Amino acid sequence: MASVEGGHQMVSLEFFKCKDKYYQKLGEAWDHEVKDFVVLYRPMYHCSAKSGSFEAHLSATRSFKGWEQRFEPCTWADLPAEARAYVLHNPTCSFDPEWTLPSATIHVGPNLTASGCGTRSHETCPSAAPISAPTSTQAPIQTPPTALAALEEPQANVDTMFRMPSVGEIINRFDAMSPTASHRTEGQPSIQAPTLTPSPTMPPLEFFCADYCPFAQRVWIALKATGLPFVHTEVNLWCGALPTTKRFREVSPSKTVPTILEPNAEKGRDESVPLLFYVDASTGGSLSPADPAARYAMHILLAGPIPALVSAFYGFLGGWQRLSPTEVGRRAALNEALDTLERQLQQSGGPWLLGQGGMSIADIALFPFLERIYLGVLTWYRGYKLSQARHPRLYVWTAHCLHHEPVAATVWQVRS
Ligand SMILES: N[C@@H](CCC(=O)N[C@@H](CS)C(=O)NCC(=O)O)C(=O)O
Repeated sequence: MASVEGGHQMVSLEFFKCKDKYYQKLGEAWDHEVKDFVVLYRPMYHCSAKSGSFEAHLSATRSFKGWEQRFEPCTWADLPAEARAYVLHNPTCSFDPEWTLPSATIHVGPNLTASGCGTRSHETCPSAAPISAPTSTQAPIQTPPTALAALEEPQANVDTMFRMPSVGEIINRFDAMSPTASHRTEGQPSIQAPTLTPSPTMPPLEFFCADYCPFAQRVWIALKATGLPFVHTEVNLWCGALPTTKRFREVSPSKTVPTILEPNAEKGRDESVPLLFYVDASTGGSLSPADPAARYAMHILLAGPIPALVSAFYGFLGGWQRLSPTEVGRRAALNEALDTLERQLQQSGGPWLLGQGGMSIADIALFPFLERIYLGVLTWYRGYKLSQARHPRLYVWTAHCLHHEPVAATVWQVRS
């Protein structure tokens, strides 16, 4: 997994196999001649010249298309000893926090990048093209309904099937979600106006968090989204000698994060999903849809598909036999859990799990796990990548969440 050290981002080591030979992906680079991003990689063997094909080389570049067609991801465990001898440890790239996706690019489709060139971008939402007037050589920017309709009809061509929402679209979607929006469609789940506005004079509760914990991140997002005043206490769970850890252990019934401690209370509350409801109810219920059908759908997601994804995530990561006795089976279980959520987004029409009504408890409960998949935790340990082709709506949903302020306030760039 990526981590930040000394102003540089340590890029995860990624390995691939092609025709019984092994390769290490070093990064992704803009090619000024080709006018697109290319993959930078190195053979993990002594690579001599081949007549009519290539010179002897230590590293090479290849188009994403050629790369994805020929190279299969694999893990460190798959590498034979000869290949391991060629691994380049700790390749680094300079870290620019302005880029949402600093080390890897994403596929955004032709004519939808910021420059109008190429097919990929380092930004979750390509910044320039959707805002600047299209030139005669650029395809016109799709209006949001057309862009969303394109996602409704899966096509064989991944280029047209998947694309990230542009900044303009996201802003339009936020406008559409605003309680004052006049064009809200009847029957769509709407978000209740908060009946209790937290005031800065309310005594803050104490939120015990650990930066790596996805369950704690859920509650953190809810606190940010509702504006409930809180004091953030970062806990080192394993160092009992620290005063914060001691205090945390005294107040947390199961000694797990997240834990919320009300002012003057002796014991805290420490189960993340009930805590999401607790925070929501304390602030007027803006994270639960008022519409009974949407509320029912939210509870169904929280009872089945979201815990299933959490189990599949940890089961695949940890090689749990109870998820499936084989790696292939565990990978399939993860993909199936993601398929269920992809279908939910297809049914609701997005941008949120329950549709246009706004971020709900279901989105919050799911996001920390998708963020970790998106960041490459499973790529690092298991050679797994979220497939833009198989889960295009989940990809867009993750990007949409990343651009929502209460979520953005908790992401890894903030936590690191
Ligand atoms: N079911 C709990 C899980 C919380 C949890 O497992 N937190 C982990 C950190 S990610 C923890 O505190 N572990 C400490 C321990 O088990 O001793 C929830 O959803 O709140």
